[in-house]
Amino acid sequence: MTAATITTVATTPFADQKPGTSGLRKKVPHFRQPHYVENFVQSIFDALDGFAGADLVIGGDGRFFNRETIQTAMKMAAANGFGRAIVGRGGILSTPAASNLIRVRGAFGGIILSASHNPGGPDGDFGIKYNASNGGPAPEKTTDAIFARTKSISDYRILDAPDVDLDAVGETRLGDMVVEVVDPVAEYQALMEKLFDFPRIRVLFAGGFRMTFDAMSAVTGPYATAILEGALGAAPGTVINGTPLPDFGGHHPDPNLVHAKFIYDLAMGPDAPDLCAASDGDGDRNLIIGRGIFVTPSDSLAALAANAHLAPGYAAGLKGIARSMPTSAAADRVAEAKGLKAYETPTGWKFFGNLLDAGLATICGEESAGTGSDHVREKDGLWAVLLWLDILSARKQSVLDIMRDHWRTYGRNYYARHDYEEVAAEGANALMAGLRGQLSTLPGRSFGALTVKSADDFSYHDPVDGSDSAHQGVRVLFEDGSRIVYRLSGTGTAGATLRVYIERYEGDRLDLETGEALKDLIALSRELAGIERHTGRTEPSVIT
Ligand code: VG1
Ligand code: CO
Repeated sequence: MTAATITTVATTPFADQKPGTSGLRKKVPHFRQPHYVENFVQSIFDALDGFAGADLVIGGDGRFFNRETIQTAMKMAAANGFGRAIVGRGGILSTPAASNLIRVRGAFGGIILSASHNPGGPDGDFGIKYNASNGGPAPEKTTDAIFARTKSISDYRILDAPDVDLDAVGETRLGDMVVEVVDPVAEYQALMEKLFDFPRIRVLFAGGFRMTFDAMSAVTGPYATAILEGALGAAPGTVINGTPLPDFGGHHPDPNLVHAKFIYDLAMGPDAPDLCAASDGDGDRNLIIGRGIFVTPSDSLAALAANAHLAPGYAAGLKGIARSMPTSAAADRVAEAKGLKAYETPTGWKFFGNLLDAGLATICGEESAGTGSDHVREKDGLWAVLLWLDILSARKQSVLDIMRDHWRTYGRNYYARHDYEEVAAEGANALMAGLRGQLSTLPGRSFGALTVKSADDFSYHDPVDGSDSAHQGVRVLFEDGSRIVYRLSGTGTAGATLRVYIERYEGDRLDLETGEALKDLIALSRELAGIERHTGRTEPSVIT
């Protein structure tokens, strides 16, 4: 029992604590300013009601500043009246595992410390986000209330107590609050065993199926090692970079073709494994590369939706399929063919929560390498890999054959995202304003073979709670079904990042090279928005 007193500390507001696409993200030195973390955490608690004596899940992706922030958050939770903090050992919880823990433990909510795919370390990025009792990211109504509170906060409450040992599983106390340190993997693994046919996947591996999973020195390492190499019998060494490091070994833990180039090259090389996969900093993204084929996240969503019934957890079929607006329409084609409802939401997982809670959708996905289902309320990197493995073991075909078959059935949505990272915010804002100003003039205009059918600034009406979210990205839609979408990132921490999403559908020409298939649209994407004029860039920094 720790003797402890509650201290009330006077503070003044910070003007920049507005949560973005996925919580508050800033550089570590910014978070380390006196009171910065405390102000935000207290604002979260002040925006919530009715948690006296309740449970709070706390965990993070293990990046630099994770442990310190967990101690602060626990002491503040105790001082604010929570009854129990459930914390992953070592402060570790992947984002989907945290979501699951909130749900299985019936917790009031959770605090997840992560900047996801952004780099870590003393000068890297850090982040804090709040998840509600359904296990999902707080909806906009809550993040708006948190932000409002950050602007008027005048004090916070914290327990004056020594740090808790985060490395020993078991219970201790912080004042009146119980601190329960749990194995971060156990509950998550139990859930995966319910959803997927582990014995069948074990047979696949026993038959010589080879896989490389790059955990990118981030949070998924312990999960992937326990499940793939442990429970499923994949060869030792299947998981690479499997130890979470505070600076991710100096890399961006972003599973795309730039930062996970190693496994891409492996998958395209002479001795390629059957499957290469990777996950991001906090374990909610996935990258899928079969031998000789990179599966775009939008195609992966569509293929998983088309085949999910092969996994025991989804044998009853899907209730609906949801995708974020910039994600390609490949999943819509699957929904249409199967007579399922398709939903199009703004970017960010928080918009899927209501659809999942209401039983309107079973599978959701984003073009940014995020796929998930109603098993939790976050996207889930390892889950997507396991669903692929389950499908591969059921169909006994290669990833390449499954994708070729998919395109023959549904047609192919050629797709690319061009990111112009860390451009000056002024130029980026002017570019978006310029696009918005042109919207009414675009319909009917032709650019080469492309004629604009409609153009708008996407807004979403939530069918469950009736809330509206406007200005979610500029869409230019063409007569032939092609699209160009523009939006500014809401997760970056330096300058602005312009994302341009380019898509074109082909019914029968299924083997084009993506850059070639999208050539005219790519040129037009630059011209329409005046990208060079506004940003000084002639080429994107990352193409995915
Ligand atoms: C990006 C992605 C978005 C994703 C978000 C959080 O947001 O585009 O699809 O939901 O990151 O993912 P933005 O606003 O930068 O485009 V993660 O893995 O950071 O939790
Ligand atoms: Co992430």
